[in-house]
Amino acid sequence: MHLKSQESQVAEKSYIRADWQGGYQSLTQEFDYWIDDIEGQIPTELQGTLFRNGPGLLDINGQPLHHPFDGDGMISKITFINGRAHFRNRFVRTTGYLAEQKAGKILHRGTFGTQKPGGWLANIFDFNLKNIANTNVIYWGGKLLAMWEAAEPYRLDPYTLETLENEYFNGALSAGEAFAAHPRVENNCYQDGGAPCLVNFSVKPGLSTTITIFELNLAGEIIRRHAHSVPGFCFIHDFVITPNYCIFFQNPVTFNPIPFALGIRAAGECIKFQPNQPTQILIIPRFPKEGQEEIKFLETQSGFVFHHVNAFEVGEEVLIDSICYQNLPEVEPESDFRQIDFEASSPGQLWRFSLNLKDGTVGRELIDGRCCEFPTIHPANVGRPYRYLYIGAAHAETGNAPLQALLKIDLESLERQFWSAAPRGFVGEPIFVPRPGSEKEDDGWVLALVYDATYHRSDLVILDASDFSKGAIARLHLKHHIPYGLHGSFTSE
Ligand code: 3ON
Ligand code: FE
Repeated sequence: MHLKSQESQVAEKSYIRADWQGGYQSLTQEFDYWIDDIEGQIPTELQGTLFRNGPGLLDINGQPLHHPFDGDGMISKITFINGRAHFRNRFVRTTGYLAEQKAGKILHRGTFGTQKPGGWLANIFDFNLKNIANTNVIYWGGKLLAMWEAAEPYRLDPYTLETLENEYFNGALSAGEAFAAHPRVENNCYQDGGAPCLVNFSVKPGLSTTITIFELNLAGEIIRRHAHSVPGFCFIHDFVITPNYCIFFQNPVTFNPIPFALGIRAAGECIKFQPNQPTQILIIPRFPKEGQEEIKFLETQSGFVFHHVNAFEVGEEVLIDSICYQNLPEVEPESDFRQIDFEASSPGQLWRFSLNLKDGTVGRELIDGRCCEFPTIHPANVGRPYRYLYIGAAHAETGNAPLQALLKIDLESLERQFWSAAPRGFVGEPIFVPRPGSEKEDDGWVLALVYDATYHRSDLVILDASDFSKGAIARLHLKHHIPYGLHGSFTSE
């Protein structure tokens, strides 16, 4: 009887672990081909290039990395031309990648637990972090940039994906200076007469932390830059903008550098979540006026946010939609990320925070309790009121599990649309691409890579954003898998 109920519990799971693990194998090859194995039809109006970044290697010549976030950045690109699609992938030739591939072994400490072989003695007092350029890729100002939040971006050739050099924006960034991996593009910046503007930031953590904000024009030049000091340590991965503000969530964490310095733990393993401390919300004016306070600090409940969806201003209020975890599990030195117990940690859930700038109060409301990550919206609505979001989600409504589905939420009606690749498919970050000339906010497509364990390969899936119930309108079968990635972007140029 007892066994039976256990069995049916297992059967209820939407995936098996071995399938999920298949997406965490390294891809060592670099490809360049026209995709000829396609189900359905690529819309001919879909023209442009989807760029993706993520760890391509989960081991160095057989030596396993401790955490996927330590994997070398690999860029994939899928170009859509007249209903056809071309694939190419290349590793970012970072200094660290070149050195390690040449040596055939791990030469650098990773931020999330990968250590040089040889125990603590081999790692003690080594504060060098390898810039792995693995988190995001954007095309801006005529440049293709591979980004990682703790160092400068790498510039690549947008056609061949060849690595060119580090990007310093005409000397506005200095060597080794951080440039986050989560830029926000405002379509219509009032300060710039309605021109688009890219806003990004950097975090220099310490006992007090410096947050620098960068605004870039369409030519890719840094036109505004201002730095702010924030008390305490910050681990900030993402932010949101509105026409007037940059907003950061300072998650309640502490950092103990001693085990890192002694070579016992990696930097990321020295971060401890503080469940009894509030989250600080930092509101920084983008265009500071004389006499205006530099930063406004508000507070909300303890929680951990990696990613925000969007933010917008309504009178004296700012509304922010974010994926919030009840806590941040510690990265443990002796663990294997492929064996992670999903049920033991809390899922990311979608919340709406409302900040009252006048009286300083913060409200919050759960929009969706389903485990989700990697939101995307119509690019014209960044920092503006918006109605629709699309996000990777677990197949099951409750619990913590790998992303296997795509969820669309209508924030006005709270209606949902759902498309699932379970049991053997695992999805990555979706990207919304508007149909050229469209006016309706959800007139366009949602593109996502799906790892298909049945064939150990990945598919690029295209959904009609206005109607998920049609299923995939096209499914492009790649000739190989792409390890689970992080972020990417679409450019119609
Ligand atoms: O010592 C400090 C602490 C620290 C951790 C300073 C620091 C800046 C060097 C630092 C570095 C942080 C870095 C390099 C963070 C990089 C993060 C990264 C590559 C990815 C984050 C991904 C987040 C999420 C939520 C991924 C979700 C993935 C899935 C749902 C599965 O596919
Ligand atoms: Fe991210």
